[in-house]
Amino acid sequence: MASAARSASRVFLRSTPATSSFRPAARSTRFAIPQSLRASARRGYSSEAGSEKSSSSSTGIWAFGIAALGAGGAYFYLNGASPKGPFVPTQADYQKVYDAIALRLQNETDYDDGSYGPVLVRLAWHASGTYDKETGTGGSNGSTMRFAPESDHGANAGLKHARDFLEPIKAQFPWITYSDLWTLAGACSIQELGGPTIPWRPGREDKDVAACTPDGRLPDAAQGHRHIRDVFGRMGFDDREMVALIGAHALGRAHSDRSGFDGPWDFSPTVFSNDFFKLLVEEKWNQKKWNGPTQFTDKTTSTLMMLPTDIALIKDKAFKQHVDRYAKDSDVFFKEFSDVFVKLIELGVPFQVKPEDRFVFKASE
Ligand code: DDH
Repeated sequence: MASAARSASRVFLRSTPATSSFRPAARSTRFAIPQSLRASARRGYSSEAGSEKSSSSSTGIWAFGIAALGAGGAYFYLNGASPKGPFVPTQADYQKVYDAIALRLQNETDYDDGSYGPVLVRLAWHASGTYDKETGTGGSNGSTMRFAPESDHGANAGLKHARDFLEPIKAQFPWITYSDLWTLAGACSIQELGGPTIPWRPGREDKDVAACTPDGRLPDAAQGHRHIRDVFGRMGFDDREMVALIGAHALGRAHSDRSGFDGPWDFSPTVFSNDFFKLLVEEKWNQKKWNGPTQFTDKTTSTLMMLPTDIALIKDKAFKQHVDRYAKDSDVFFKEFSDVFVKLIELGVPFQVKPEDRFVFKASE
């Protein structure tokens, strides 16, 4: 069944006459889909969530925490402990964090195409995509992008917007680590933008500046298929997973003052969809004539863009078969994307919570 968000985007696209099956839209908050439409858009692919069993005890803990604050017990609360022992957040507590991020996404629409969602997804990916399976270094466990030099790595340009967006959430829930918060925000954004359910589990710990990863671990958009396989192979992904992950380029845009590239990949950059793959196979992509890095633009409207690494996905036969599969069947893409994004944000994390106990967050109404 098609998601309401994607139907909404199609209705929107159909309303604009054009010769291609993909139609342009002006860059503005017009890209944004009303929350009421997005809300009913989500589909779950994973089995039921981790348990809510402990939610009543969690309410008790929270009630106690608030009472303690009132009684001058702020020390215990702020330090994640109560006189009865350490504060142990439950699924219900993480759902509160999810809800706060979702609410902030709904309220802060005066940014880019109307949503911080895409840049939050990119933050979760860049925090995780530094993982090296040989040395076990990097990955989302540590949130070392808080510090220079990692925050200044060229690939991370612009991600300060995402980190700053999450600061009030961290202030509201001081017990959550940045590493858990950033990945939870990525999962939340994908769900809130009409994408698949992203089961999530806590357990990441923040590390200090000494754990910053060296520059060069994240992919360089100017390269081709060999580079993609080198970078994602280092993290432990196969061809199918690499293609699925890059399908996140259905969201957001490139910014000339960040990466040097410019423009969105599709006409609804605030809606998670398989349009990136559809456009890759259905459009003709010409090299853009401009005074900037090599990128490609669609023949029909010249308003969209593809990076050299995106075009590598249709030039390489093994990658292309997955592009075709995802272009044809968005349900397959949603399912495989969910699985591989969960794997991405868990690379190198020593979890206590078992995979079968991952939380499935309820998306906003
Ligand atoms: Fe990406 N990405 N990405 N990307 N990405 C950019 C933006 C966004 C590459 C390069 C760029 C993934 C893989 C790759 C998102 C998610 C993901 C930009 C533009 C460049 C350049 C940045 C800017 O100017 O602001 C390259 C190269 C690869 C590769 O793998 C070969 C993956 C795996 C994901 C993911 O989330 C799983 C998102 C979302 C954005 C839009 C950000 C925004 O601000 O909007």
